[in-house]
Amino acid sequence: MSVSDAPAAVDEARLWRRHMSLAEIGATAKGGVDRQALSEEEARARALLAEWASELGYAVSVDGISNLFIRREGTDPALAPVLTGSHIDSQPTGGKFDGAYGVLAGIEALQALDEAGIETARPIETVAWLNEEGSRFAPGMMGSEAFAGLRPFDEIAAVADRGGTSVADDLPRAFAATPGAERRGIGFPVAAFVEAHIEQGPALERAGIPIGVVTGIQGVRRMRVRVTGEEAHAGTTPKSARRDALWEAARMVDALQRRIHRDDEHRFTVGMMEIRPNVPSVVAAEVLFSIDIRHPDSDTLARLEAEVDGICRNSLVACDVETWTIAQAPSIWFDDGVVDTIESAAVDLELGNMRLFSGAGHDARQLSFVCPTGMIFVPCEKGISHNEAENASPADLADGARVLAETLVRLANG
Ligand code: HGY
Ligand code: MN
Ligand code: MN
Repeated sequence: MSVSDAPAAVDEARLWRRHMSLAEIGATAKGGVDRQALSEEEARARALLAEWASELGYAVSVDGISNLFIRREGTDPALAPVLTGSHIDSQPTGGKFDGAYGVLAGIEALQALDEAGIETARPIETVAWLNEEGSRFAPGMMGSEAFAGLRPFDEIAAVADRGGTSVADDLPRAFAATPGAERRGIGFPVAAFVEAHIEQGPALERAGIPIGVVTGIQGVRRMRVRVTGEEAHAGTTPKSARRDALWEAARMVDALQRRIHRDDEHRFTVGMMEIRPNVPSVVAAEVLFSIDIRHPDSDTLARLEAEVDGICRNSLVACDVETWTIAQAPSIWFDDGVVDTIESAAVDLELGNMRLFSGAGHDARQLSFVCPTGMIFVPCEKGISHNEAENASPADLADGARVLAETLVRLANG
């Protein structure tokens, strides 16, 4: 199939410059970004995106959960738009490309369509979804979940960070960042959604292939465990009288790792642990820790989740424990039509490509429940991500944007 003029108009240097400009916002000393949801840094990022969008003549809007939309009009504005995009919030020690790439590739694709003089029947909108990462407000993917009607706004708005600030408290900061943006309701009909993202794994780089045609996203269980013991004096309290929440939490983490992290296909992570009172001479009274379990088979994931409580209880000595799930999601597979469109765009552009399943979670998961959805991956250096050393090449980012531009033309005129 012939290729439109859009991919040729993708400008590698311009796309890279925008990445470096965005990465200055929340930049960390080690070369990453700390741009967490609804923070001052994220607000500045929103303002920068809105500035670029306005310079390009695109309409900017925000919905009630502060998802940010950049719209390129179609010849028939009444048609449901094709959406693309990702997220601009980051992990506290995040990289320059996780999320940002999908938003900037989306803007680059819109601009390439302009420069190629291409009209599309459907409008195309690039979106920055609120709080994909869930590092400050857990669990993540709040913006895309609200948009897809999968989680009520009030429940999301009430979620607070460790300091007690809620999403509702900080939403005004997001709205104030783009004062010229039109306000719209949460959720509207969408013809299709395509998200470009770095792979966050090593498969493409190892295979020497520039384009990943993503077939789906593995399931996840996000859980919490609270171990309750009792403060006691470190010097005077004998072991037999202690209810040491930190020691018993450590026993649980070790037992969970040994029982659940069985092989490379099972992914088990304890990434967050809060200790109270967290001082050297007091036996810990309470420990709260996170559990993140991933597996491609949904039944296996459900079985692993069900084992957690028993493993924790069997590790108890003198404390109490409670376990609960804060988010659960089965593995999902993307729409064949969108996957095929992405693959054929890569083939027609003579770019090496391979199908792969996503180990990382993405907003595309939530959109897949409301419209035909797919993803495009590009390699990242050594597969490193959720790490300040995250890196990608200008050429790979541009190749992904070329496939995205062609895919958007085909979907918006299809
Ligand atoms: O956790 C995830 O998979 C996503 O990158 N936040
Ligand atoms: Mn991401
Ligand atoms: Mn991420």
